[in-house]
Amino acid sequence: MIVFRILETKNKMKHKFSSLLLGFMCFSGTIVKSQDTTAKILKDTDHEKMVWFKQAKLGIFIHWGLYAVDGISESWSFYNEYLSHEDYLKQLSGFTAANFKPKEWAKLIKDSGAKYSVITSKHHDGFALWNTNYGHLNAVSHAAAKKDVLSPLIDALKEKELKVGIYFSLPDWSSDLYTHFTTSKRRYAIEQDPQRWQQYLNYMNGQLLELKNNYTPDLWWFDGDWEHPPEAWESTKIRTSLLKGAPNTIINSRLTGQGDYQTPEIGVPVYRPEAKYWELCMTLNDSWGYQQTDNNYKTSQQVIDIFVDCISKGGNLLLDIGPKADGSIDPIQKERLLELGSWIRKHHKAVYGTEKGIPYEHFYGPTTLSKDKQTLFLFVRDIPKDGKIVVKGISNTIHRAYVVGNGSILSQNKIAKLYWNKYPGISYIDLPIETIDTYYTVVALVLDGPIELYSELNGAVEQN
Ligand code: JFZ
Repeated sequence: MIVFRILETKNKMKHKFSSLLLGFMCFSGTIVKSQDTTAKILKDTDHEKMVWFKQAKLGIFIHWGLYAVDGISESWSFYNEYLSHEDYLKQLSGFTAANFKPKEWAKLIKDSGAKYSVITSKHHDGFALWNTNYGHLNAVSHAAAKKDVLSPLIDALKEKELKVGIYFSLPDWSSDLYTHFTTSKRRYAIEQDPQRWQQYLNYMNGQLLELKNNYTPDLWWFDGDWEHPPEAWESTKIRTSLLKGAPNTIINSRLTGQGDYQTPEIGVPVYRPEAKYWELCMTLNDSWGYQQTDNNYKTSQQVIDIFVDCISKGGNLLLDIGPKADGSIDPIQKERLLELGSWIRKHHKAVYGTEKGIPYEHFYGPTTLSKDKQTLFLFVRDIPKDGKIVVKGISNTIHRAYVVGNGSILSQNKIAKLYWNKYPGISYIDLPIETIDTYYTVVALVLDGPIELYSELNGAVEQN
């Protein structure tokens, strides 16, 4: 619920922006695409740095902060005035990190099959997890933890050879230097006090440089850019400064106009996103941070449904966990990650490094392709009632069909193939019940060359 409410607020803002944009477009006569497509799409020369990201498929998002203490929504609970800022900050005394075991977190993340992790170094509430020299609110000086919890986690992730992403909120609703405080209270407007805004930017950029120098992250996951236009954030400058000496660092699309990949909002894309690189961020229940009252957890089947949907459309899933204030992780969250991990391990060939699949017209379900496009992976969610799956309009010869992670060779037969024309016929592949996986059974079709999809309309049969 909370996620949806937040998104609603943000969408309202977005609509405001869009109508402004529309007004401007009509006035100036320019044709501009939607807000998302105006985001900087990678230059051709930059593709090399995106390779690990494109191959990774799964990342684990971590929302850890004060909000885990009372189990309320991250930052938004005070912003939306469900409780006072003062009461929100009382959570500082409950943020103990007493059972925080960074190596166990990193192991769990590795075991989930993820290749990277993104951690909230600072959410909109301004609470920093590291020992920052800037600002007024961090885990070392202000919380019961009295220690830097970001550094040991990043060390543990690196030890496990996981790529490191840092989530950073551009807004800091607790800072006196920042414009917004709560939904009904603004401290000032930038035009009224540009100097104060400049002080905020100095503070924010100071923290960004600390993070860059301390951790050399592989990826920056910005958030909250909707509160000000890119010129106010000086987004171009931020990108330049973060990439200086670290040109291969990836930046998400939440630094308006400066992103390397798109972060679709609200839900699993129904249609394949246009962007070459994208990542869907998703909660396990309906909350980003830990909320003991939110038990609307997705089942393992549903988590894997979403994951398969993302990879078949050529994207990544950034799946979120919300650790508790003492640093322990809820058993349900652990279980979901491990279940996903063991399914991925069995089917790793059909997952990592693959390309988006083929249109649904050819197969009733999601698919991926090997990098050389010579193996087509079919993801079978259910149990076929006649023990057969159907593939249509593939011009290649299928040299072999087998079950991924099991090795069983499958028999196939073809119907409606006319030897005198190119129409490839319809292939039926036997999938014995013994080979059915708990979540998705994956069938590999080894082709005689890169896949060729047949899309011509068949005319009259010319010969009989
Ligand atoms: C933001 C935050 O406001 C929220 O609290 C949470 O941290 C979430 C991950 O990020 O809201 C967003 C931002 C971006 C997307 C979705 C929710 N997105 O790109 O899909």
